[in-house]
Amino acid sequence: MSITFYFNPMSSAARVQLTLEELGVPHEKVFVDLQKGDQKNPEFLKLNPNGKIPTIVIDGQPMFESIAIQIYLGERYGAEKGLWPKVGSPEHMQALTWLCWAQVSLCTPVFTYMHNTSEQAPAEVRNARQAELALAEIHNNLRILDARIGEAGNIVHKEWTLVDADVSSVLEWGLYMAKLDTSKYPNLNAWLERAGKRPANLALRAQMGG
Ligand SMILES: N[C@@H](CCC(=O)N[C@@H](CS)C(=O)NCC(=O)O)C(=O)O
Repeated sequence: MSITFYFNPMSSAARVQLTLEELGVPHEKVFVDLQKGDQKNPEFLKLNPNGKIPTIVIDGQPMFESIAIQIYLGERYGAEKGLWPKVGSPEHMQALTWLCWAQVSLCTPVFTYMHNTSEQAPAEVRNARQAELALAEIHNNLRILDARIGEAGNIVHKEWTLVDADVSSVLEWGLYMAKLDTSKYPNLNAWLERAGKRPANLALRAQMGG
């Protein structure tokens, strides 16, 4: 098995980096300097024509899109480590459901909210009504996630899975960037605390310099 992971710690590649840490599978890391435009080099574009990270090459085969990579890694390496449900099981259905839900339904309004409130965006492209609608949708999603964790123990079932690792890392980032108040979601807060104590999370933070 050979894995080459193209990444930059300050990007959506961090979620795949966390998955690789959770799995503990050996891999080579290649830093992609986004400022310098490494991602648009012809050699890199052969791996990912979008010129984006995360990109991964597994046994000579390139893959891109973080969700696709997460699912592949989970199915190939996660089941034997108890971090991914058996393919075809009811838990597997839940894993795919919540992984995609977080990427699509949860992240979309977080991005909309950030774009419409960020001081870095020009005032003329910010829209207060869009921000208000996105915030309501985010809170609806946080309420749904809080209830799910309360019922299941973690997202898929009572054991920690790669879905918990992935969704908590995305949410941690979103909550930080959008400065959202989560005080109404006790299950979610306890789960985020568990996420922060995972050895994989601590290892990743150490690699990022704290
Ligand atoms: N939908 C893609 C998004 C990938 C993406 O937008 N990556 C950004 C970093 S967060 C990137 O490589 N940007 C460099 C560029 O667009 O030149 C995924 O989830 O993998």
